[in-house]
Amino acid sequence: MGDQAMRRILQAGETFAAIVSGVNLAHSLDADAFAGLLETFYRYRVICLRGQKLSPRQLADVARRFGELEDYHLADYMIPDVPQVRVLSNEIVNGKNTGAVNAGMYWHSDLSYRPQPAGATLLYGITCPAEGGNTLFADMVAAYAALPDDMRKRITGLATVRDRSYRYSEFYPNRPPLTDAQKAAVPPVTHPLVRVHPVTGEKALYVSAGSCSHIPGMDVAEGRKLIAELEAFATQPRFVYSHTWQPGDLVIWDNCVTLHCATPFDMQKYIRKMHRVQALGGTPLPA
Ligand SMILES: O=C(O)CCC(=O)C(=O)O
Ligand SMILES: [Fe+2]
Repeated sequence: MGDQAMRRILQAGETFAAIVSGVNLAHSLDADAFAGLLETFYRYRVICLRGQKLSPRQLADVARRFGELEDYHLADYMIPDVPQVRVLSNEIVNGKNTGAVNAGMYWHSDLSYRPQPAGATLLYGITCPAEGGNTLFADMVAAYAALPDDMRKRITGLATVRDRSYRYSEFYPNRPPLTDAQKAAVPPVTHPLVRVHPVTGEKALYVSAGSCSHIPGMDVAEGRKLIAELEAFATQPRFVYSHTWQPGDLVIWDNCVTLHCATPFDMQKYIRKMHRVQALGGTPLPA
């Protein structure tokens, strides 16, 4: 229990998020130590473990303890021997991009357009800009709890349709458009607008304007207005933690109960290079 005894937890956001120190993931955690880390993860929803030194394979091994891994469906910028690990980077080598650029610069929850979205995502900072390039996180449990009663009633039992292609070319103008085969591989899915966390039982908003095309049974424009209103509510500063990256940070977030959004930085001046893995969660449970 050496790691356990050493562990220090510092809450980083107003309602959630924590910086955890004293854990070295390069040494595989035993069952008790991992259970302790998992408890901290569920409690804070976003955790950052500083000062990690992880090869892509070690990163995938840690991720596998959070859920099942799969190869990334767009299959670009994967680590050749570890196809579950994807590179995010603006570094150009021999005139070629070495990683995905501008990924996730809108509020979203990973793989929410899939029947079985991501549970945990692990993002590992290798090279981090001296300024900018923060990742924002929104606490969807706190946001749900703070909703006015009439709004909570209004959204009870509602769902949203998630469509990978809905605003893809708007968010990724520099990428080739999704092909018909890619679209067919991820057809739209319907998920509850309020979900219950499978482990903690907490209720959370599960919605974002960039991922939800409409609300079934509601006029499309009216549904989009409600979706935008809920996102704006949930991403108010009081529910948001902004993570400033240091090399060696491993940030792990719970996609069931948080949204996140990458922010810009000066790409001419700085390199930002990260490795990421996502572990699948279950089918979202309606509240
Ligand atoms: O690069 C970031 O800050 C976050 C990108 C993102 O959305 C992700 O890795 O899931
Ligand atoms: Fe993301």
